[in-house]
Amino acid sequence: MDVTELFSLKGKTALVTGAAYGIGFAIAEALASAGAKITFCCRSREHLDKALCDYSERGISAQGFLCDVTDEKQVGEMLEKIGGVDILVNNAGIIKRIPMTEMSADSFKEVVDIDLVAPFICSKAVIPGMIERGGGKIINVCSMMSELGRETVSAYASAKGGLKMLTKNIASEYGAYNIQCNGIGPGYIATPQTALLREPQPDGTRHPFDSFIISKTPAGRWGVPQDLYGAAVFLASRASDFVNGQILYVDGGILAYIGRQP
Ligand code: NAP
Ligand code: GCO
Repeated sequence: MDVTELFSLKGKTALVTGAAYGIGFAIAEALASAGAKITFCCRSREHLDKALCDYSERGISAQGFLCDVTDEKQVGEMLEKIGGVDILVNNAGIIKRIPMTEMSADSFKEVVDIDLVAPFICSKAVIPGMIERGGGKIINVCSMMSELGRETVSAYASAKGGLKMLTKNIASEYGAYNIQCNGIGPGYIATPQTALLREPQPDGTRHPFDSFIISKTPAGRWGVPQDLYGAAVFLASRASDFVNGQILYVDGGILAYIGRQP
C-alpha cells in the first residue's frame, strides 16, 4: 500500500471559514496542496479581494465568499453555491481581551457567537450532505484556552472550551455516519489576532507577554501558521478515519510544561 495516498485530498471540497489570512489561510494552503478544492469565507470585501490575490499567487484557485458565519441564512446561501462540502474547517474566530468584571454581556455574547455558535451553525449545515455522501471531516480550531484560563479572556476561554466539547459531541452523535470531528489546538501563533501581544515596547525591548510566551513554550518560539499544515492534512484525510473527538494540540509543548523555575 502507498501510505502517502492516505493523505491525499484529491476530489474533496473543503470549506475553511475565516481563511482570508492567518491560520485559516495556512490551513487552506495545506489542504490545497494535498489536492482539495478550496472554498473559504470572511466578512470584509477588502480581506476577500486580497485573499483571492494571495491564493492565486500561490497557484491555488480558491472560491471566496462574503459570509458572516454567525448568520444562519448567509451560511445556507453560501453552501448552496458551493454544493457539497467534504471537509469543513471551523476556523473563523475573534478574541476580546477585557477583564471580566468590566466586560458587557453583549461583548461576551459576541465572542461566543463567532467562536462557538458559528461552528455549530456551519457544522449543522454540512452534516446532512456528509451523511448522504457517506462521510466527512469537521475540524474545529480550538485553542490553549480550550484547556487553560488567563486574565482578560473569559469569553474566549468559555467559547473555546465549549468548542472542544462541541467537537466531542459531533463525534459522538455522527461518528456512526463516518463523520470524524476533531479539533486543532494551536499554541501561540504569530497572526494579526496576537499582534498586540508581540508589539515591541517603546524602548525597543520585547513586549512582556512576548517574553512570557517564549519562556512558557518548550520550543522557545511563537508558532507560525505553517506549523499547522501537517495537523490539518492529517485530520482532513483518510489517515485519521479512526480518530474522532480528539483535540490535537500544536503548541510547541506549552500544555506539557509547568514553566521555567524562577
Ligand atoms: P485572525 O488573524 O484574526 O483571522 C481571523 C479570520 O476570521 C479572518 O479571515 C477574519 O476575516 C475571519 N472572521 C472573523 N470573524 C468572522 C465571521 N463572523 N465570519 C466569517 N469570518 C470571520 O485570526 P487567527 O489568529 O488566524 O485565528 C484563526 C482561528 O484560530 C481563530 O478561531 C482563533 O481563535 C484560533 N486561534 C488562534 C491562535 C493564535 O495564536 N493566533 C491560537 C489558537 C487558536 P474578516 O475580518 O474579513 O471577517
Ligand atoms: C491570548 C491569545 C490566545 C491565543 C490562542 C492560544 O490573548 O491569550 O490571543 O488566546 O490567541 O488562542 O492558543
